[in-house]
Amino acid sequence: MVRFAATACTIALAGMAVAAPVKVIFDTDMLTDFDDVGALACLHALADAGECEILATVSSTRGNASVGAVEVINHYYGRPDIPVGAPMGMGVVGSHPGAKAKVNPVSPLCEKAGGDGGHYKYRKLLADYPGWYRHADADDAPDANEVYRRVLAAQPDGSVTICSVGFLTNIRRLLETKPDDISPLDGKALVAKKVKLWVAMACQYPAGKEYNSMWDAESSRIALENWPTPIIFSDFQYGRDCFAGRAIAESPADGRNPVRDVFAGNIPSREEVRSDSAKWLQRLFGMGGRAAWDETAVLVAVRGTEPYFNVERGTYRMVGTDGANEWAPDAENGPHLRITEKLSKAEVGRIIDELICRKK
Ligand SMILES: [Ca+2]
Repeated sequence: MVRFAATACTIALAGMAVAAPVKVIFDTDMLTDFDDVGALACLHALADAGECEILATVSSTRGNASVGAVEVINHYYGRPDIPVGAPMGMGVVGSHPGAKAKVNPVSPLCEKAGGDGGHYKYRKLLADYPGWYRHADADDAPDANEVYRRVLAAQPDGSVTICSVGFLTNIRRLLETKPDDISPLDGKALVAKKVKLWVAMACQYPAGKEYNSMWDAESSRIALENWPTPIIFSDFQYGRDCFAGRAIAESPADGRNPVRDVFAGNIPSREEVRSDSAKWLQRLFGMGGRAAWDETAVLVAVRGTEPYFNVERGTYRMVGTDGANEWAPDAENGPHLRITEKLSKAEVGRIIDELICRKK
């Protein structure tokens, strides 16, 4: 298809040093796992290098510390005023995908294994960096719909890349927005006019249930079926054995650095990984660190697929109602691309680590 041939060309060009900064909206869950932190660190490092411009950083979860955690990292990189937002009225709420209640932002910080579960790391970030954030409770942040619409309406046509590394709740809600005083276009028309590419860390090849696409499965289905621009997936299968983050975790402390704090506090030691007889840790961590699902999506969003990744064309779609997805290969007309290994994953991990470790 001509449209996709042109897109592939644009993506390849985006990797060249002469390319204009890529305009990026970053959409993260910042909920339990912490490759989101590495991804946002990479995005800021690439912005510092003039490779991208960060238009907004929104959370796809609510009723927790996700927005505040994003703001702490934005503050660290000297961009405290980047617009933030969170979904209202639907999607994942609280400290984990199955939670029934929101996180009380003024409750005492629990022990790591306590009631905060995997969200502890983000509440700890807020406790450790007072004054670095505006929204302790994501529910107090602006509606992500308004943030998306204002940012998109203000940008040149066909200029914005959306990089989602969490649930697809905001994407679905955006598509369903109506014309308003921000734009006479409805959500789908606004996206079609302003967005050139959506890069999504979501779905599992060749079929299965993947965290980002399964926990708000209805939103994932609506988003994937109705999105009007090309989509490139960094799926579960790619990132699961592409590791990054140990470099920053093992780097010497050098002033305040929330990115280092999160990686140092959550990556098990090399010895712990080696000696885990149950192999549980080895499914989640490598000598390189944590699976770099979200960081690979940022790399694709800003630098394109070349020279790092091969791509396969097809369609990712949700099947049934329990969060399952499947990939249907279609080399000629598939509307989606999924990245596959080209450069070794170890080398991709080193490129990501170099970005995460860049000093302010
Ligand atoms: Ca994520």
